Amino acid sequence: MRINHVALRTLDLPLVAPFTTSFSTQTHRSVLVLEVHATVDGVDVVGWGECGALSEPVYSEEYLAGVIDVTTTYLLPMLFEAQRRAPLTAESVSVHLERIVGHRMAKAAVEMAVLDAQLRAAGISFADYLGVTQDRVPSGVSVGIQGSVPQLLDVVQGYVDAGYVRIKLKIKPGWDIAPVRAVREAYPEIPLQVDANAAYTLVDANRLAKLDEFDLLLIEQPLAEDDMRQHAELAKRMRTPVCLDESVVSAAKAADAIAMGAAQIINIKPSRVGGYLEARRIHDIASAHGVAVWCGGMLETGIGRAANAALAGMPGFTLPGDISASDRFYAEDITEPFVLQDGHLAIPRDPGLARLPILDRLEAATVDVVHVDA
Ligand code: OSB
Ligand code: MG
Repeated sequence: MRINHVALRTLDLPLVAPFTTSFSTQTHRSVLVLEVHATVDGVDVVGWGECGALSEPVYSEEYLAGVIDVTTTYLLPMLFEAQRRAPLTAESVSVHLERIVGHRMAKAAVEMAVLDAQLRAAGISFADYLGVTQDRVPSGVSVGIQGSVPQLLDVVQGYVDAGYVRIKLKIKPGWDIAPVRAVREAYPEIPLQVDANAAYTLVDANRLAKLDEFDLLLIEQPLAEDDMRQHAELAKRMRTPVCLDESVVSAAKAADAIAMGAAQIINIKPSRVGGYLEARRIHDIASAHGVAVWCGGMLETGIGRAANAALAGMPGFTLPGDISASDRFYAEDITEPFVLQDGHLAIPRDPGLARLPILDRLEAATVDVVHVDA
């Protein structure tokens, strides 16, 4: 393929309710969508990518304005240079961008849009590209920190009524044992897990071990991103399986985490690890070691949600992902919405990453566009 033009669109989407984690409260999702206009074998095609970066560097070091800068200053010019020598493929994008350190969410969005264009031109769905045979994935929901325990129970009740098959509670120091106990008492059987987004230190090990009595599927990223060794230490001091999110930024880090005993389970977010192809490599490594994985989320629009649903159809994704229905976050998505059917989402089989933005909704949500010509 040859890229002719790229539009980087910043969208602003209101959330149906504020989403509070240990690191921030979001009331809107500011999200970057990439539109890659390319030519494949003489045919014009548009590929779409979505960036997981938040507007501020509070989940990871990347943030929206930084992603736009590195993409326009470095990543796209490097691809334009590369395509003067040989046609681009999705599989070669990460190799061309290797010289740039980090910036994985930016790289992931670029690779994603190129992959979408490539698959659309070939008439192949992402699910078929991955060899996924199942037709649906179980849907879990990530529940933000609430103002009070009764409020939390209300919110969880709503998700249980909607049919979500697994509940994840965001926790932080001061919002952990009591809310988890209340939810477990209200739903003795529901698959339940917690996510601390790096809010604790190993000094809190005894407190975190109190969560063991609630029969949780896992505790996600209790300690800082860099504290791989300390996660291994914590894992010895509690029964609840430790799952890593922020710490696993590549297949190499996944291999380290498994070897060190720092992760009994891995959350795979394609954006965090530099793209869907690296995400697949992590799936393969984890599966080879008998380590379960599940697909995390970054409040995706329908574009990223469709791709996540296909990825989560791979056989090693044995736990429900944070792949909720579109209305978990958005009253109106920019694509046809994903809806819950019996607690599951259907894996789309249309060509490419399988969901196209509805153009007038995309325009209405767009607050800024940067155009780059090859
Ligand atoms: O840690 O999994 C996380 C959202 C933003 C940043 C980090 C995380 C999350 C979520 C929401 O938990 C997952 C979703 O998109 O449903
Ligand atoms: Mg997480």
